[in-house]
Amino acid sequence: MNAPQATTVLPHFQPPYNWAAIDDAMQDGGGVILQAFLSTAQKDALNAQIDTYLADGAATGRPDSGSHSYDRFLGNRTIRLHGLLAKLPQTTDIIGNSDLVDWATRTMQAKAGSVLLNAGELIQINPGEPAQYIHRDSDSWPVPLDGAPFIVNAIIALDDFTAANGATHVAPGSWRLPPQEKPAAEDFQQAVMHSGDALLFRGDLLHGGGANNTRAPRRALSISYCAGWLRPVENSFLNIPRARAQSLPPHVQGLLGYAAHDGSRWNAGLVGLYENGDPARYLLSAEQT
Ligand SMILES: O=C(O)CCC(=O)C(=O)O
Repeated sequence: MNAPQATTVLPHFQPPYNWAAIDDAMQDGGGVILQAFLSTAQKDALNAQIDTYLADGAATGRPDSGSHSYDRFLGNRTIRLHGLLAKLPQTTDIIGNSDLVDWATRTMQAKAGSVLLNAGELIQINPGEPAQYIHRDSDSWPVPLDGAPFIVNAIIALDDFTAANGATHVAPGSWRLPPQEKPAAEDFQQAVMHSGDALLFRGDLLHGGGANNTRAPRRALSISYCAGWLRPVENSFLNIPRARAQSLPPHVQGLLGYAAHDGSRWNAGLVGLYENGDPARYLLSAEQT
């Protein structure tokens, strides 16, 4: 890997997005901000659906990993929801957004022929939450880094992200650093965004949720995609009931794992098979097997 580069400001893009320039930025700093990724109507409708869902239970989405330190990482004052396609149907168009999926596929093309949803997560950092520790999303797996990402993430702001309410800290260029090296504090910047904007970054970029020192929550969706042969953090087979999976568009079903990964380009095999064949057939069959 190359030597780390001096900090650059995260590039901002306005619609219509210049995806070639965004791809270049992924190979440079490793993160970008897409302004107005969601329309006001999309964002308002989604926030209303989330409000309704969360109104049902105060304990909903609290960390429950069984590990004190992992719960601290998840945030004891942070609400996290998985299984969004079942809980919040309006996320379907976002998780399956072809621009996002194509970006993920291109960014990981050196490693994978297709991608999976790694996790679709609501992250609502509530007041008083301290800053999350700095990490790489790729830390979830014991896979050495070699400069070609196998996971990417899109953090979509559903509230304005400010320095005070927990805007994500990112260190542009840090994907080049060897695992044991950490950037200096001044190499980090916060992804200050308007609600509806999205922070896109490669999963080997160092980042972390900020502290929420305000009196209001900071809400976001984190939609991460991983190489199609990797075991995702979120178990979508368990989180999305079969009937709901059957109702989804085929390309979203594929993101959940109802598609095989063909590794022949890397002299590898097919993985994710159902009865030695295409896993999409499982959803087509009428009976639960
Ligand atoms: O919510 C954020 O700003 C970042 C969260 C994050 O990086 C994580 O939970 O892994």
